[in-house]
Amino acid sequence: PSGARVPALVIGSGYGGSVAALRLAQAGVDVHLIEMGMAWDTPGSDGKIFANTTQPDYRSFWLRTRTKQPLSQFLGFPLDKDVPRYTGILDAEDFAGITVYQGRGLGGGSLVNGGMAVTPRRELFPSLLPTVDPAEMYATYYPRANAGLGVTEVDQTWWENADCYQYARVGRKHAQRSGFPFVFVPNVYDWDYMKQEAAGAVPKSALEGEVIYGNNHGKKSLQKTYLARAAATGRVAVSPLHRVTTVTPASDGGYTVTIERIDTTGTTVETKTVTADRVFFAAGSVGTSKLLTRLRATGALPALNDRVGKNWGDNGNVMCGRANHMWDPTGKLQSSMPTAGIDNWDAGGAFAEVAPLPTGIETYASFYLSITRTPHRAEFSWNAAAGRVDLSWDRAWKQTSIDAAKTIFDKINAKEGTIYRTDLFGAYKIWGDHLTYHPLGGAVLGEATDNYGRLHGYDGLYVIDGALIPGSTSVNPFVTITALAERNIEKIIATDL
Ligand code: FAE
Repeated sequence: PSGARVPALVIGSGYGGSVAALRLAQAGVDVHLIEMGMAWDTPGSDGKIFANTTQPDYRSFWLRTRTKQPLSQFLGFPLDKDVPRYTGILDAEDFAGITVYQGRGLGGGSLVNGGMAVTPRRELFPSLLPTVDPAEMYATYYPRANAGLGVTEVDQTWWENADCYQYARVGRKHAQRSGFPFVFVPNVYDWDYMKQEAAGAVPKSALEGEVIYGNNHGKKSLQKTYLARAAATGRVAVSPLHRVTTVTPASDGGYTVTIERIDTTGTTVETKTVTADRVFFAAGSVGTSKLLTRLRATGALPALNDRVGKNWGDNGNVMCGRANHMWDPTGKLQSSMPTAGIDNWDAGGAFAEVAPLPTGIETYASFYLSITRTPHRAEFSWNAAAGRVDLSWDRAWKQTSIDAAKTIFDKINAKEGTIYRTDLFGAYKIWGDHLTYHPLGGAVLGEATDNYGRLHGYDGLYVIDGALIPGSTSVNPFVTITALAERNIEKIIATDL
């Protein structure tokens, strides 16, 4: 309620926010968790909570009147279509040089992601988070995060014969014939459920291609893990469809937080203020960076330092497809949950997820999301004239990532006698270089904050999400975001409360 005073307010319910809410509540602190997206707990008129990947509808996109699908074309046909404006689950947020895809709703990115739960190779860790002790991360916080998220390995015996992983086996064959290390990666999907899907015993989810607009079954999103445990403490109050707009010091200590309640068209229907002793920014790399950049520039939090908004990266994301020969079909049934990658990080600066292309038809395509080593970092700035936060990303910077990805796929194409697909991103484009799924940084650990996420300039303000990580995790990021949040909240609970 407006006017209330709360000990801890958490902005955003993705990985960082869910860890903060659970651990604070377990430590006896009452938490108010604010999430601008929906609760995603109520079926639509078709009886399902989430829309299918191949049939986006009003539930699929955050406040857009036309879809903006990551794969904009298929076989030369444009895929995007008009939809009613709605607080849907996937935000395709446009900046000048890049579209940043993010999840919206209770659970943040866990609602829309592929569930691929990868711990970076330990020898790479010092280059990712130089001020964090790898020993404690690998002994304590990565294991804690993996356990909390319900991360498990696929049963490889089953995988070897499952129709739905033919695409991954083709990916393995091609990687290995070109001499690249092929690695299995864990996932948060319930593999027993997937086996039952394959056997026709339960409603299908991963085997129905569900992923970027949500999974109706099987995937252990944060709703089923951290957030369920947080709710069970009885100390976490959750407000979906509530958007934090301002945080500023309160006259009697703590912070005054302004929150807009919105309806499903995105219209503000009520504005509330609460006072919080501590505020945890967990709005995601982009959300947290945008908030802090604006609050510093507009005088709400003027003492934030000049590192706020800086050191943002795209985790080197670039996508591509390869056209296989007719004797190498990838299967019309493709599990939407990836299980494997090609690791050419050391030699070529690229780790490629062997990704599904769950179209429901045989495409003869192999599809990959590459995570690459790239030096490019952008910054957020307040555009007073336009009243918005801009990001200085330059589309041309993706060439570094394309070059890194080509160290894998040029070689595979040469070996297999195959070519790149040119029908996935429009106008004969080979590379999906306009987007990222993995925004990272903007309020970096040890720069905008101390070594545990305490924002410089203000006692009681914290960053606890992907904004802390300077632009790269060398693999898919959510396990690292979760592990870092576990590390930081433990310290904060022990010393600040
Ligand atoms: P995030 O999960 O984005 O949560 C932030 C939350 O804050 C969101 O729910 C927002 O709605 C909310 N919010 C923002 N602003 C406000 C505000 N002003 N007031 C109230 N609430 C607000 O942040 N990663 C992997 O590791 N493996 C994968 O397989 C994978 N696949 C992906 C697939 C897709 C399509 C996408 C988009 C991402 C994928 N990712 C994957 C990335 C992963 O989901 C992402 O790194 C994490 O979700 C980021 O976690 P955070 O806690 O930083």
